[in-house]
Amino acid sequence: MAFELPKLPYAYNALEPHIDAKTMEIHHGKHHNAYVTNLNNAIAGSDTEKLSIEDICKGISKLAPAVRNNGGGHFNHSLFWTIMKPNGGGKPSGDLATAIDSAFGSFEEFQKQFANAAATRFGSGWAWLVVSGGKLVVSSTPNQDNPLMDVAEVKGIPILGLDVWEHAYYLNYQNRRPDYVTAFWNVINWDEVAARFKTA
Ligand code: MN3
Repeated sequence: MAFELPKLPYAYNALEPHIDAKTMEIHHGKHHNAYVTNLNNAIAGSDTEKLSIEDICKGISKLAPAVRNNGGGHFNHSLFWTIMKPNGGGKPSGDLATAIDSAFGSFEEFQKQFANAAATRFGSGWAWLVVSGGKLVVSSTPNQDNPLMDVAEVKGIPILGLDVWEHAYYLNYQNRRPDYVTAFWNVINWDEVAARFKTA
């Protein structure tokens, strides 16, 4: 069963003005679509075809670079679309809010650490909020790596991720990555992040 590009759960323009429609259209329809196509091509006819995308990531050190890049790309973007929504933002509540306070001291301190991870990831990559060893941590990965991968510096289950590749923001923000990171807080779907936290 080949992997498929998931449908975006909202319209391309739904995250404006924080993330513009053209960026979303190219990001989902071209970039993510290419990761799916290239992943399917890279695993065609091999045993890897029988694995879930999560299991592919967990054993990535034994697989080809094309699977790492495109499998990571497919997992990361599939998560990314769901943890955003129109009229999102605000703060988490319930168990997730409690866990963030207990891990970072406050929501604001978590935001500071996450924004710093996003800003200081050199070149292309992702910033993450990860359930790692039973607690919440902030990390970042290069390229299309993610915390599920056995090669990741911080291993665990990602519940929030921010794409800091230039293709994710350059049309609207050019070189101003910090402005894009600031805008991201307005589109986070905390209900989805909380649901992922619950099952992590
Ligand atoms: Mn991307």
